Amino acid sequence: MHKSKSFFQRYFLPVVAMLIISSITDLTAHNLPLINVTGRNIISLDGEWQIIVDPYEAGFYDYRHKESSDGFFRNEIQHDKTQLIEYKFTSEHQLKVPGDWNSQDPKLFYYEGTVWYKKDFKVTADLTTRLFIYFGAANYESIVYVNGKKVGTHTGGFTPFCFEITSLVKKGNNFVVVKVDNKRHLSGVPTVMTDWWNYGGITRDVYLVKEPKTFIQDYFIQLKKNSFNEIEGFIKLDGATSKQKVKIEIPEAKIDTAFETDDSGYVKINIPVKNLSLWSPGNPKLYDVIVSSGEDKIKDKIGFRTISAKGADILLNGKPVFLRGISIHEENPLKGRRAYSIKDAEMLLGWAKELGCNFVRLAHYPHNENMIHTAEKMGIMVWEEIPVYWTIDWKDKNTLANAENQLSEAIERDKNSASVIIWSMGNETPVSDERNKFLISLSVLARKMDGTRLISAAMEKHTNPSDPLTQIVQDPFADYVDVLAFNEYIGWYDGLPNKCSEVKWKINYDKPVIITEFGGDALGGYHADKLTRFSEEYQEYLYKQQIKMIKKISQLRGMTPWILCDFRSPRRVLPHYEDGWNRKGLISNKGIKKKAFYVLQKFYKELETKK
Ligand code: GCB
Repeated sequence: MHKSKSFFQRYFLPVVAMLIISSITDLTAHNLPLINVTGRNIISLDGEWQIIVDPYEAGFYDYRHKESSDGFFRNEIQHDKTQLIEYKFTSEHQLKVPGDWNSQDPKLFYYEGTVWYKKDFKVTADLTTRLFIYFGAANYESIVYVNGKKVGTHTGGFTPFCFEITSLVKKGNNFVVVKVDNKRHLSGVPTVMTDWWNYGGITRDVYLVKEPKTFIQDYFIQLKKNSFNEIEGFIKLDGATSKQKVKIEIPEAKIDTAFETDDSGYVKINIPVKNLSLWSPGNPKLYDVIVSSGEDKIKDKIGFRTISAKGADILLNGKPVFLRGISIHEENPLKGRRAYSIKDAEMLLGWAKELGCNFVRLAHYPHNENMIHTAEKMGIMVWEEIPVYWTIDWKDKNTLANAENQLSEAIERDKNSASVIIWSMGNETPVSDERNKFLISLSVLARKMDGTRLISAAMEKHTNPSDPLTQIVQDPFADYVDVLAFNEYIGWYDGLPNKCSEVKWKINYDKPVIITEFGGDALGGYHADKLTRFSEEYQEYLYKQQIKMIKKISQLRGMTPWILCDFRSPRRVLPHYEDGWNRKGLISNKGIKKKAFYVLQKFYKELETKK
């Protein structure tokens, strides 16, 4: 018998079905952060990747500037000779990963746009296990395709992202294509105006990660705030549908403790400990830590220490510490490219050590993991920052979401590293209601994710027109930080070096103070009298005057002058002296230690012997 369909059946159900199907067919995976990726079962995809430079994004948009639905530029398969395909990945056009494109091909030196990357890989693994693809970082926007299918997208140039590709790969040959776009955006983080090179590309390591069905996705294992007797944190499994056993072993500390997760695979941990050898610059002790659950086992090396602020003091393991620091960009100045390797980290941090540092400010974005771990091994404390820099679009909700995402990815990655003691919410951001709200949201998030470290931001000082010599640090965000930090350029952008002896400071906060920047430019090897700009003598004189001045700030507990090495910046256009480089380095891009290097070194040596 024919029964006519109701309105509900005829119109409503098909729409619902369509919605369900379209949400299922959107196969893009969520970014799944994997803690301690190198402690896992990984296969490196580093090396040569084939590329297509695509300034008009022809592989993404059609001629009406609509996103093309087909697998254009992501799919290598030519079905027959009649098919028009106007692109090809070839081995004549390749770039090294990890690495920025700007330093690898002179044509790409100033390039800001899209480059497509492609790499073939073989899967021999048993496909009952799970497979992930992990990118240490790619600047700035990335879309990942595996075997022609979109896997996921990521925004932000300095934090890792990882997608599950289990259902997309087959045994044998597979390929991954990544669209990387480093165009700057007004609403981006950072925004269009910075003072560093906008290096594009897959700038950090890429791995395939093999995991069992249920595996350890994340863990937080640190000393509880202000305690030497308790390790606190969590372990999180992925793939669990019922309670699971997990175990933490720290053999040297005679710890072997089991826990049971909830049904989703999460468990808070708490382990009593005794007589741990605490991590510090003088004793960069790292313990072997083994986390296991079912078939999965991850090895890590973790240092244990406490960090806190009390009045104007910074306490490391309960004892006051002065942070003898220097700011660093993630750049190898001798090669003029992004730094990424352990060797790069050893060179940069080796110079910092030689300078007498126990602390570095990794400006202005999260640096690669090799920097964090090398610092940890060398006994150097770290200030880690997100690129909330200068004037961000404070009103845009998406910009805040983007900044929060970059902050959480940084904390997710480095929360077990003893070296990292401070999370910085940004740099030189101009005070306004919207900016205050923005930074407060970030600080609330950081404290929620990690209650063990200190919160700060590089703020600014100001003067009142009626009293131009009194330098005032007052910022509504200061109430939300543990460490009051600010930049000042007295003697460079603000008067001549002798101004340092004339100023007074008004800092009405009972908090530790770090001067996160001061400095001036000097062209390595250029000598003149101490008032000639860009000479080494000017910079040397400026450092001497600065040191005399800041010693008078009673709450001063650290400093990170600007900066260890000359670094590339498109804003620095002055011929001969700058030529595309910010010359505030204490070490030139030729590796010459400028005169000011030795002024700071002497001061740091004095501080070290005084303590
Ligand atoms: C600053 C910025 C830093 C710049 C520096 C300079 O205040 O924080 O990113 O590079 O000044 O050299 O002007």
